[in-house]
Amino acid sequence: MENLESLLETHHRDAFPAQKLKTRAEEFSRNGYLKFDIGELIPAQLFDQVIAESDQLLEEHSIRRDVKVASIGYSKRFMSNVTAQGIRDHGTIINALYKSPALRGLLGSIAGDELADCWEEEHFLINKLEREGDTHGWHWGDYPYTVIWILEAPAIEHGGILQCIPHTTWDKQNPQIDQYIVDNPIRSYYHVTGQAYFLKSDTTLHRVTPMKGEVTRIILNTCWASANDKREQVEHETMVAAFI
Ligand SMILES: O=C(O)CCC(=O)C(=O)O
Ligand SMILES: [Fe+2]
Repeated sequence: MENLESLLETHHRDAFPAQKLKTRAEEFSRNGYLKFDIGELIPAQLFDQVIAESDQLLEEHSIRRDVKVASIGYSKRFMSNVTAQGIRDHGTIINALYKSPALRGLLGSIAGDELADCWEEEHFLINKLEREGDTHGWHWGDYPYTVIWILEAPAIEHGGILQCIPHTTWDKQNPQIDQYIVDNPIRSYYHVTGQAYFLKSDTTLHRVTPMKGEVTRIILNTCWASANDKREQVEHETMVAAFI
């Protein structure tokens, strides 16, 4: 997708001048979170294509989940989703964005790191919260870099709010989530359709608050490893328990 590359390179040059990039990098490092406004991370038209592709994938390939993940304090995963395999086999634009050197380059400048492919089952995932009480409970990611693309968001009073505790670590034998919640301030972020956010997902404890009412919230999760991660093996049991 040569077109996509030149489109994104030009877009990023205009949308992220050097001084802004520096400020945003500091913000990301401070909060473990950075919000991109509509049309900022990628052109709005391209975002619309991601929404259209995801809607189609959800219609044809989604699976309902209602699980509690024991290894992470029985944190809930109540939602429908399309797996990485489903997206890889039946999508185009999402695959191209995931692989885009321009997008990785921009995120890398914000993170002060080099982004690389993660385990293929975690490249991307579409999640749809669609029922009263649906939620993505407290967790950390297996990998450091996640972009969440907000494909459809309900009004703020319907829940689906992101909550974060940055600069925390996931001890898989003893996650102590409630202790972290009690000991730390929790930052809450609301997003509208078309926004996206960049999360330092391995060291930011986060969740999505339960949905209130019969409303829908859809996101695309794209996830990258660090090219500087020298671990030979990364454990994926939460992902496997919830989504595969
Ligand atoms: O829906 C969100 O905003 C966050 C989703 C999330 O944490 C994840 O997919 O790992
Ligand atoms: Fe997450």
